[in-house]
Amino acid sequence: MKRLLLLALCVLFLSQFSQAERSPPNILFILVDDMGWSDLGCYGADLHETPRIDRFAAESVRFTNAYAMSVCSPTRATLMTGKHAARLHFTIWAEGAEGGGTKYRKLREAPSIWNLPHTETTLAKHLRDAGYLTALVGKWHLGDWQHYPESHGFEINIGGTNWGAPQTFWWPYSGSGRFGDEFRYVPHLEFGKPGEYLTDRLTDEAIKVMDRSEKQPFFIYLAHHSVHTPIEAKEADVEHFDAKLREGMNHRHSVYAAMNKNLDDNVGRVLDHLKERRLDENTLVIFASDNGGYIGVDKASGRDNPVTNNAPLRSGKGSLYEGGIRIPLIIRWPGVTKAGICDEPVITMDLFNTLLSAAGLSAHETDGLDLGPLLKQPDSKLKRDALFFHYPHYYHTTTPVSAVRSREWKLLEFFEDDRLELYNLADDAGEKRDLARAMPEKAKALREQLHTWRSSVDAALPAPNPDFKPGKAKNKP
Ligand SMILES: [Ca+2]
Repeated sequence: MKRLLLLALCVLFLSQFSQAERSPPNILFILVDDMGWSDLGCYGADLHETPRIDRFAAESVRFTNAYAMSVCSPTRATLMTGKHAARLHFTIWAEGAEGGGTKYRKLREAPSIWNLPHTETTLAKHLRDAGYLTALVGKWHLGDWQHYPESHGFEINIGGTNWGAPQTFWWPYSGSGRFGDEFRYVPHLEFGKPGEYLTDRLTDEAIKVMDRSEKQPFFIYLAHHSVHTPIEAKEADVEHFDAKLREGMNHRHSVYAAMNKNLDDNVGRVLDHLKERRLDENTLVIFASDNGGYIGVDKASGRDNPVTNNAPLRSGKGSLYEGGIRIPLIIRWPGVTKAGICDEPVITMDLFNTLLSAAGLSAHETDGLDLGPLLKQPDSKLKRDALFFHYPHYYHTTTPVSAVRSREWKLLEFFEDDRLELYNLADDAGEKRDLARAMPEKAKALREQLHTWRSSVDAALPAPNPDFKPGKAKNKP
């Protein structure tokens, strides 16, 4: 008995020792664009098929209450800096940052930057300085050429520009003016061939970077353009989903479903490569989306129904209802993560300190926390009372708005008329029953909490639009 006890103690000691002596993990951060919370099989999709990501999720911590900003660039800025988009004054994507007001809008939008300042020390800079090979493969969308990934700590940049979407997902990925007659292209993807699809190619490029890193740990930020517009997919996959489509399904867009399937194939391919190279045991893999699913129509798809549906959540990209900000988030770090479901509310800037900590670096004073405790014990809690959101802009799903989520309570404050909406997410995740009138004290307390936070980060606010013509208001959610 004593011998057994001694043996057990030795095993425990050795496992602790090997943990402490582990070399810093490789980091593969797969960020997808505009994927909705319920677009994956493991999050409840019906038409879509994502078996590889679902299997990966089963080996990982899968977050059910993970949040991002409601549009692209602000979320990407939070990932790189750990700071809230409102604190950075980076609250809209580049192309939208110069929007201002029109006579049909009651408010002038708040000013927003669109170049990530070089005064920020990005996650990539920290990791590069710690000895990582750092690579951005795919979408950047954090500024003009002087603010490209190379200037923010990435040694390799394949595809990153100031543009938020490619002209097309088909090689040569450049086109003839879909985005306001602008000629867009995806750099460093020369020597492709007709029929080549962007998500396949970006996966190939990420694999090449992995193979190049040899003994150096890598940080690969594989930021796929998929499943953002233009909604384009392989014909055979589209036919498969056309045949599968049934009345009553939440998801009804076969081309989008096909795009998700291709993405799933590619996530599987990159995970297979990690395993083949025997890198999987020491690679922390994150899969996340940058905002909620897009619920507009995309003409490039040739279909006239909305791209996706974030049901059971309300609304989509742009909005601060749950469908606009709640995202899929899955993290696997063999030897550290305990596979399971985590219901604790988390937000994209948490990943900054989480990854610094994983690399053995000290945490920084930011707007995010280290999710390490949740990775080890998915049912544990963070010491945080509330998450905040600020989108002082228009989109087809919203007017300018701020929001706070404090445990099960969610308050939205709309700037056009100072209207408050209050929801209890515990029994109303779809935000159908506004309790603001029924519970004025609760609404008031949350509004005060929201205002205190906005002041603390010096959030930029929208202003009255002197050119506004009443009766022509657009952008009603
Ligand atoms: Ca996006």
